Amino acid sequence: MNNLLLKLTDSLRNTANLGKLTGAVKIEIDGHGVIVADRSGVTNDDADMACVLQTSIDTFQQLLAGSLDLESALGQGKLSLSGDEDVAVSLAQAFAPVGAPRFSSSADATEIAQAIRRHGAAIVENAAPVDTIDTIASQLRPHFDTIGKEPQSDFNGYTTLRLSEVLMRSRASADLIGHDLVTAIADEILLQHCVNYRIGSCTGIEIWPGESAQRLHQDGSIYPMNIPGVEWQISALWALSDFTEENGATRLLLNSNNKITPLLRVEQALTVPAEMPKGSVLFYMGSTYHGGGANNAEAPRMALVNTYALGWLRQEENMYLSIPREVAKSYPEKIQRLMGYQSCGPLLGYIATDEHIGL
Ligand SMILES: O=C(O)CCC(=O)C(=O)O
Ligand SMILES: [Fe+2]
Repeated sequence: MNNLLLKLTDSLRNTANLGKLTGAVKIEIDGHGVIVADRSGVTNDDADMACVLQTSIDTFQQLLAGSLDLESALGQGKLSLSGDEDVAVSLAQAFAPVGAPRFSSSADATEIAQAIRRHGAAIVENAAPVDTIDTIASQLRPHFDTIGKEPQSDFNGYTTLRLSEVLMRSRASADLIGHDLVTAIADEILLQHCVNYRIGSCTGIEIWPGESAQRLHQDGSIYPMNIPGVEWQISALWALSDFTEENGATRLLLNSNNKITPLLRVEQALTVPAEMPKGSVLFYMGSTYHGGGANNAEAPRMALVNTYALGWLRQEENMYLSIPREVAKSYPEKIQRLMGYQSCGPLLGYIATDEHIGL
């Protein structure tokens, strides 16, 4: 048996979360031999197995390193699968991180963006002062209480309050919407495909006890097509209260972003909760499957989720109509631009009398 195979066998034993496996899987590595793994361990003893993967040494190394995920490898034809798909799905889970990658607020935007690209999501802990968060929560409170039930629906839930027109209801929300780390990360993800981007929507979401888990979905599916490698938008979801699994922390299907073929499985059991303290922000791609969690706690969970979309796309929320012009005018230029008071390039969205703002 060659040394490389032994090394990779060890690496699988030590790095993968084999407890996730629902059965035994045989991995045939071209020209090197086989690795057989199940919940109890890893061997190189060849035997018939219900689930067989066949791949190259390069691809297997990338899977182990986390730089490629199993479903992408399958979609790209770098791996073939026969037999029990459920076991293959559980192996994909064994390679996925146990939770969303986490960073401190001093982390580098490029590094955070890299983690978001790789795993579909990342959390930056304590990215805003608790005072700012409490101010926003108290500015939104009366609106949640008066009109928060209006958007209730099968998708939004019936024990959840929601608000749009956020910049009109909470001046302090601008601190999060225009937060420098958020826009630095949005720059990294979006500016590959546009000269500038805008807010898609800003939504306050308060999940009350008794709410069940929201259907898993991709926020980017408001745009009716996909281009492989292009994200239409990124979401920054702020915890305005502590997020715990029990109180409805957002559920994430890690590694579900940017797939060229449909995922093998999209189900709640495969998701992880974005647990984070108040003032933290969760980033996820427009293509990342996620949903609000079930709230089984005693108190509500509050979030502000802001999306940032390529500048040549229509905005999800019509900011020109939802935020009165006088209110828009009162914000700093960075926020005005994010609201849409700028053109994308010289022509798209231009007005005759002003080069960008029109306010
Ligand atoms: O509230 C949450 O945690 C997520 C909500 C969400 O994803 C949505 O409504 O699109
Ligand atoms: Fe969503």
